[in-house]
This record gives sequence, C-alpha cells and structure tokens, in this order.
Amino acid sequence: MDPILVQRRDGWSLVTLNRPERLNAFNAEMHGALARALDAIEADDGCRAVLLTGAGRGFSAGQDLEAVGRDTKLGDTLELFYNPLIRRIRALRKPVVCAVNGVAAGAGANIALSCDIVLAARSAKFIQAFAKIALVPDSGGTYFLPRLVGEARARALALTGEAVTAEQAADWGMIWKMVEDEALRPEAEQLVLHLATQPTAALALIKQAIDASATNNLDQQLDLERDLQKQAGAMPDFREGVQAFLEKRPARFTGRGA
Ligand code: T3D
Repeated sequence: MDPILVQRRDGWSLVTLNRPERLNAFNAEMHGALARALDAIEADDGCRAVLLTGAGRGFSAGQDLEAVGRDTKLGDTLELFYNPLIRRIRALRKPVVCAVNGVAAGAGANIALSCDIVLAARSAKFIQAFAKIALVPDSGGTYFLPRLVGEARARALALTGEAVTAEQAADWGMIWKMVEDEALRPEAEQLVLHLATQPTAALALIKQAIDASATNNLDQQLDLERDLQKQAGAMPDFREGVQAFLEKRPARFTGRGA
C-alpha cells in the first residue's frame, strides 16, 4: 500500500497520509513518499493549492514508535525528515490547507499546525504527545504553539500532553475552523478549489510576509511589506484584479508571477 496518495484535481492536489492501520504514523518510507509528492507539486505550475489529510480515522499519530530510533538516532530523524518537511510546507509557493480528519498527535499535530489553513472535524483532537514518552515537542511545535495559543496554553499542552478538541482548538485560535465530521471534506475541497483560482504568486508573498512577522520588528515588517507590494504590483494578476473590479466581474487570475 502506498504510504502517500496523491490525486491531481482541477488546479490543486490532494495528498493523503495513508497508513491508516497505524493512524498514519510516519516512517522513513512515508517521509520519502511525501517529499517526492511535494517535489512534484512544487514543480507543477498548474497545481495552485494543496489539501493534506489522513486516511481512515486519524490524521497522523506522529512518528511511528515501532520504527523510532531503529534506522536513525533520535534527532537525526528530525534533521533528515521532519525539519525539511516543515520548512517545505511553510516555503511552498502555494497555499496548503490541512483537513484534520481525526487524531493528530506528536509530530502529526505539528505538521498540521504548520499548514497555512487548518480545518478540523469535530471528532478530531490535537495531542502534544511527546512528554508522555519523555520527548520534546518537535516539528515546530515549540514555535507554532506559543504563537498560536499563547505561552500559558502552549506550556500546559506541551508539559501535560493533554488532548485539545477541535472545538477548543478553534476557540483558542490554534486552527482556522472546526466543522462537523461529514462537512470536513466538502468544505476543505471547496476552500482549496477557491484558493486554486486565486493569484497564487501573490498568495506566496503573503505567506512570506506572515512568516517573517514572527521575528521582524515593525520597521522591518513595514519595509518587507513595501518590497513585497512592489513585487505584487508588477504581477499580471494585480492588473487583472483591478480591471475585474472596475468592470464589476470576477477576476480571472493566472496565478503567475510574471
Ligand atoms: O528523532 C525522532 O525520531 C523523534 C521524533 C518524534 C516525533 C513524534 O511524533 S514523537 C510522538 C509519537 N506519537 C505518539 O506518542 C502518539 C502515540 N499514539 C497514541 O498516543 C494513540 O495511539 C493516539 C492518542 C494517537 C490514538 O489513540 P487511540 O486509542 O485512538 O488509538 P490506538 O488504539 O492507540 O492506535 C491504533 C493503532 O495505531 C494501534 O495499533 P493496533 O493495536 O491496532 O495494532 C496503535 O499501536 C497504532 N499506533 C498509534 N500511534 C502509533 C501507532 N503505531 C506506531 N506509532 C505510533 N505513533
């Protein structure tokens, strides 16, 4: 069974973590397949948005604990697999939507949180499971969590490994939205289909600006916004957006930067 399924849809790609009998826990094979899928998506100009989800009843239980430390030392797995994956999702020049269809634990939770827009089914939950096995949150957990939910909640979640329901995650601003289980897929697909028609190159600049705001001061961020706006303003989609507005019609964006 392929550990990662990729389906090319109309302008976007559906990527499914596919080891349902292990709640889509990651091993080296699955990491390799996901990296190849992202290579293909990155190179495909016709693919303008990505939807990431899990097969079966879970999103991902993080690192496969039967494989942990078997082929590589702890920490090396992060260097080899998880860290490049998180950097990649953040830097991908197209929006990545995550549909969290069930439990997201350990690195699985933090991979979800690294995506641009996170929707979760009502029955899903997020667990920083690391402390329960005497590990440290990884895959960006100690970076994303305090920024998303504040330090008090981040500390408690990381230190206790307590589960957060999808409803709570949405109330806290950890994710974009909680939706009823049966609505998750249709709503996520509708969102990604919409994003696939939008000005992709400008959306990539928006991702870049928001990422930079985590470490920039206001002056640096204002300068960055100026520079990115120059780039956005030179793109054909800007001209099309304005023209469409003036002509009172929907814009037909190409997504291209030049
Ligand atoms: O450098 C490095 O390599 C370090 C990297 C670390 C990254 C990490 O992600 S560390 C954290 C690893 N993940 C966990 O600690 C979570 C472990 N799983 C759980 O706590 C629970 O399974 C869940 C809370 C996620 C779900 O519980 P539940 O009751 O819904 O399901 P279950 O019965 O526990 O799991 C179903 C099956 O999946 C079960 O197999 P079985 O008994 O039916 O044959 C279970 O063993 C398997 N499974 C679940 N999680 C993992 C797993 N198998 C391997 N690895 C897992 N992480």
